[in-house]
Amino acid sequence: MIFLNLVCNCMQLYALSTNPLLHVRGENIALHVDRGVIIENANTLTVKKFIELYEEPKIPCILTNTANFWPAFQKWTPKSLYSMHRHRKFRCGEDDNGKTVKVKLKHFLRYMKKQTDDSPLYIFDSMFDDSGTSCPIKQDYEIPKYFQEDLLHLVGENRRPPYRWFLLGPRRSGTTIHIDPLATSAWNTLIYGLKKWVLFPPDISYKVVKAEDLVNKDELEDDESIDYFLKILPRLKEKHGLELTSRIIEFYQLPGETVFIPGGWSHAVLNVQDSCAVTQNYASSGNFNTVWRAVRDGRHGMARKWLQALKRVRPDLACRADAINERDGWSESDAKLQHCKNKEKRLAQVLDPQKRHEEMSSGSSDSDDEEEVKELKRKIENKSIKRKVKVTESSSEEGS
Ligand SMILES: O=C(O)CCC(=O)C(=O)O
Ligand SMILES: [Fe+2]
Repeated sequence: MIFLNLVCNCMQLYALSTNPLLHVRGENIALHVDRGVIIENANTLTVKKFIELYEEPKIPCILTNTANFWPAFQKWTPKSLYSMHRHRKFRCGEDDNGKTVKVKLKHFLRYMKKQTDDSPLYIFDSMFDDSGTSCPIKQDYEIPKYFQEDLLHLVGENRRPPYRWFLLGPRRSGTTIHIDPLATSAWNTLIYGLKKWVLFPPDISYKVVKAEDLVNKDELEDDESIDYFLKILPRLKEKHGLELTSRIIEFYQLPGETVFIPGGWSHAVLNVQDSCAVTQNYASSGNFNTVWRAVRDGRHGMARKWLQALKRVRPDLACRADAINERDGWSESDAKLQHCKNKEKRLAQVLDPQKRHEEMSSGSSDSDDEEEVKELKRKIENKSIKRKVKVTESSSEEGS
């Protein structure tokens, strides 16, 4: 009898621990089960240990108990979001001219409930409204203790690229394969739902994992997360075999868990269930060297400002930047020349009458609710809304 009980208990425990849906928020009963990724508990992992074990060696992990007391768990349910923010507009993509498309939350929540799209729309909002005043939802969470150092704030809130996003999407929506901009690392905490992740280490080239050659355009396959997970990834695994599959990190993220994505790792995410999350990108002492190189090479105006500020408040890092430049044979004057060339190119684009016309005619409309829904529907049907991801959002250099 005792033996039978023991067997039953073990079987129950096994069923509980292997079922990702049977997770109690904040208390990870699956802690000791292989989830395909390292899981660390923020109650016992110190910041120093996190930097040593994960941030500096660039190893992804899941962190539990980082968000137990966030108001977001109460305030970001579909019901509360509807009652508190239904009239607020959120970004859910961009049109063919690259212009941001926004939708009122009440319409998006309705869309989420009813949609049967193959690749649905996804709110990916950097938490600022048009007038630049910040959205109240950013008070509903706290930056976990591991990610408090935020060196890019030194370039100024207006000049720095977008760095925090509120994410809300129905099942089958997601983020296709990409590398986060400027070599920044990121954290991503799931409030509700279920996300599937795949991550590839930085030494596997982006071209290989993007696998354009494996996309079957004749079958209308697309550059979307759902196609990536269901079609491209299996083909990629088959093509490269164990050499690649042994290096891939693949797992489910459960509510209350924070995923750490080190800079340079290619990754894709699929919302397996309707999901709501928050994510931020950051630069810290731990990833400074790679972020500095990326900023220096891609955002010259911002790099100059950043270095000036670092000299004032973080002279140790300013010295590190100078040493890196010297080691790479990088000079400010060469960069300036390149920057001028880029600027000329952009100016030529702006002066092009065709481009200017497109720019003006794509201004955001102040349509009433019905018009907005109709327009949204039309765009969805035409499939002309493209997901706006971090990569494109911050890829353009600002004038300086
Ligand atoms: O959860 C998501 O869809 C977004 C994940 C991501 O990779 C990103 O925001 O860069
Ligand atoms: Fe990302």
